[in-house]
Amino acid sequence: MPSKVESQIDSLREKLRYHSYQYYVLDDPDIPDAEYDRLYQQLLALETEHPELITTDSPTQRVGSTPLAAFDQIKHQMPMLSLDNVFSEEDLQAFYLRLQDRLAAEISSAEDIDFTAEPKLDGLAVSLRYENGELIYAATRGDGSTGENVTQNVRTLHSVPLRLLGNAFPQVLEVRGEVFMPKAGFEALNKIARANGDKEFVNPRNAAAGSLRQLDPGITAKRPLSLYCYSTGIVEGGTLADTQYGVLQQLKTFGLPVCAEIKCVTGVAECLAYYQHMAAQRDALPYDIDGIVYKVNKIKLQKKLGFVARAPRWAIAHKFPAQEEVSKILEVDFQVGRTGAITPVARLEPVFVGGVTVSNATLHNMDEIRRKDIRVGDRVIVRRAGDVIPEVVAVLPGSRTMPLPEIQMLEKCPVCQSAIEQIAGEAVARCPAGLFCRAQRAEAIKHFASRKAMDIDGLGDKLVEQLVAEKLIHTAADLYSLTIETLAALPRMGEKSAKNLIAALQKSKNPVLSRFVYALGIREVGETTALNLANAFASFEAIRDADYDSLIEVQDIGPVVAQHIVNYFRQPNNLQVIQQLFDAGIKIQLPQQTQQSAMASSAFLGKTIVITGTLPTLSREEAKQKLLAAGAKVTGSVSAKTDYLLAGDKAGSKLAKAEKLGVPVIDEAAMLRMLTSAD
Ligand code: 5U1
Repeated sequence: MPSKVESQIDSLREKLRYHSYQYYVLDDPDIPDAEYDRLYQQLLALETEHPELITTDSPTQRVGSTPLAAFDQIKHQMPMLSLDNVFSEEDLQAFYLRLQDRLAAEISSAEDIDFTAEPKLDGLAVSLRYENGELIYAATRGDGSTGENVTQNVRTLHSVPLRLLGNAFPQVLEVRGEVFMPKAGFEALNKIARANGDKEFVNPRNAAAGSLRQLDPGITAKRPLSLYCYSTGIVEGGTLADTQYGVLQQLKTFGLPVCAEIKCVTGVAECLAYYQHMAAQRDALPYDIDGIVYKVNKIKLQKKLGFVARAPRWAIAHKFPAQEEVSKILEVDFQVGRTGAITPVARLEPVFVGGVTVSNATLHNMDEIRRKDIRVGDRVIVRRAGDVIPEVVAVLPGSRTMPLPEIQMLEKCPVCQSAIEQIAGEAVARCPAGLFCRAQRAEAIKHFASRKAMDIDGLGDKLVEQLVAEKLIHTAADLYSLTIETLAALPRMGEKSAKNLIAALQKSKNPVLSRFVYALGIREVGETTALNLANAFASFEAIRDADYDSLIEVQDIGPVVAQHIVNYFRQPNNLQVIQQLFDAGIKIQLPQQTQQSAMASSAFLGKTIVITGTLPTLSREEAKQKLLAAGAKVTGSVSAKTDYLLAGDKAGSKLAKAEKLGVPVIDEAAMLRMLTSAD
């Protein structure tokens, strides 16, 4: 008869195992973390009081032992198999035909073979042995016959049960699976390594392998490792399901983690559909996979098929194109992006990676080059994942046989020769000549023309790209030299659109100061910053000539933005484009002018106005903006304090009320007249 304390301990352990399974295996916690911690602390307290009741399968005993001097060897009672690979549809088809051949006596040729289709995780294969539900040991695959005893390390993985759930498991159960590091954990681990100045792991697989083969389980415990089980080894004292899929479902019920993406498929076509589906998902999955494993689903057929050498005939790995390969850096060039970012690019010996031949890979920025210590002549690991730009991940360890010079950043933009700007604390160097630099022209002009900048109606992104590609414009100033004839000759551009665009360009020539400053596309100078600058300096010349000290005095402008502004106006090329804009007829309306002309002499200055009904040409919002600019207050309801009711069609109750109160009613034409006659 167990004592009260023993029962309490048993009950707490059972609860903790269950909740740990919900959390780490099913990813579906059903109690808050704080509640789990409370149960854990209760168990810990009881075990501290009664150390004689501590068992190795207790949830408190995951990280127990002291560091090992070396790993012991464990002989696998049943060998750990490897898989044959196929890399193409044809090879898969050939595999399928071989199966049909060998199974001719079991299934008719008209019958398609059932498989499980499983993601092939990029990690480290392990075998876990459970006896009477308790984890006895965990071993790496090693050479397939003998592996290393990594029990102390595997015990630290929260998704690995130290004791199986329920009691329906076989007496002896060996499960095989893959230990891996989820992508998010890998990123977090490398972030810490970067912060500590430690060496980073090249990829999640290396990180998983390095973490599992730590002699100090305390280190492994801090690494975000996971496990997915995919098959069994020795099974004694109990039976399992008669299909691969059924076995995996059973493992789940024992509390073992199994990948949720595993599916049953029939015939080659469904195998391929699954492969394509997972290939498309690959980058979005939370873990790295390097292919799909198809396994004949019926265990009876698996037994019939047997093995060749160390691989089963009933399974095959259909590999994705490798995402990492080795190449050599032949040269480093610098590219100017559409926003001026200068990116070092490695020119490589061509290499087939991620399904394409790659001869250029990004090196990101100079900080990355220094951190990875990359030099021209190095043999490097190149990665191309999905549609992401290929990148140089690391120098191949031990491959540099002679000293090589460091890569240096350029001083001048390779496209426009403007001095390259590198703000302290920012990793990316930039060419600040937005409107002048050929590489940035189209982006800069799109921004210049955009609604919140110069608001050039009819000048969309496509048209800007077309005008730049046809070399009809080189800078924003060239927009103002375009003619109706030139524009009308463009594909998909009629005479009417051309005329409208010329009119819109004409209309844009009198921007208010803040819009003009925003339109220049100075780095990190958005609408609000531009408005603050306009309010603080009141003239374009004053902004242009402002020094760093006066700029950081302006509301919301910090050191980085101030430096961007100073650098921008230091560039002769930028000043040249601005001059060209003025020469083209741009005339900035200064804040005082705008407000004074619109307000001081306005018939609406200080008046309260209500707008109602549908106006003939303006939207109510447009009318409101005009009235606000003229110094009016626009309110929603008519009262004795209302000075005017601006009424359009279908004015309704507000009109009736205004008439009743004797509030003067004006229409849109009268409002526009009053606005213009005041100037
Ligand atoms: N998903 C999965 N990965 N994987 C790897 N299944 C699977 N099966 C394997 C291996 C080495 O071997 C089987 C033959 C058990």
